[in-house]
Amino acid sequence: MRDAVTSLINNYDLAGRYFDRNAIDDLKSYFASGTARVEAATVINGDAAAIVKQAALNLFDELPELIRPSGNAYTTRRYAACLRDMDYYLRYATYAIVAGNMNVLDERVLQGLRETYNSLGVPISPTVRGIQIMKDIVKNKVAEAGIEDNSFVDQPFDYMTKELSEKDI
Ligand SMILES: CCC1=C(C)/C(=C/C2=NC(=C\c3[nH]c(/C=C4\NC(=O)[C@H](C)[C@H]4CC)c(C)c3CCC(=O)O)/C(CCC(=O)O)=C2C)NC1=O
Repeated sequence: MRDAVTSLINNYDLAGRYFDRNAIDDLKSYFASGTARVEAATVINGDAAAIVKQAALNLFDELPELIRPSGNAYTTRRYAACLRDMDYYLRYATYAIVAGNMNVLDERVLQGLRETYNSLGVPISPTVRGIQIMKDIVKNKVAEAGIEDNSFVDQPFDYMTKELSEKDI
């Protein structure tokens, strides 16, 4: 698992080079956003259960077929599995926000996920929609908490969306 710093060090070490101007700029921008990243994670942590619940309600409002008898989130067990997955996405998003790097998502969340979803009939595009709804809720909360420089909040949600949607097997 990598963060913004270890990933940079790894790249420069592989090339046997000292940090150049680009590396220093990357490091500066990571450290400059550090406090805001931790604050955003704190906002999310304090409200995670409510964020997941609200995102799921919005998703089922928008796509009610998911919780109808033919839907993948129908039955208490599958409904709970769906909310649990949303909670995974949110929790790992906070790790990626703090790390300033998406590697934790590749290693812990996305690897093999499409295959699992496909084999269980979990529909990808509603999942992606759920992740985007969650992003919007989180962005609002972070902004309400007065964290102005918050562009980094989008990153993990958009990354998971892109990786889940684009890869064909
Ligand atoms: C931390 C990394 C991690 C992830 C991401 C993860 C996902 C994950 N979601 C699963 C199932 C599932 N995932 C969903 C999710 C949904 N169904 C819908 O219709 C909605 C669109 C969506 C919710 C937004 C459902 C319903 C199941 C159960 C499917 C089944 O067993 O039939 C399963 C199969 C095993 C199980 O049920 O626990 C895995 C592995 N597991 C992990 O360890």
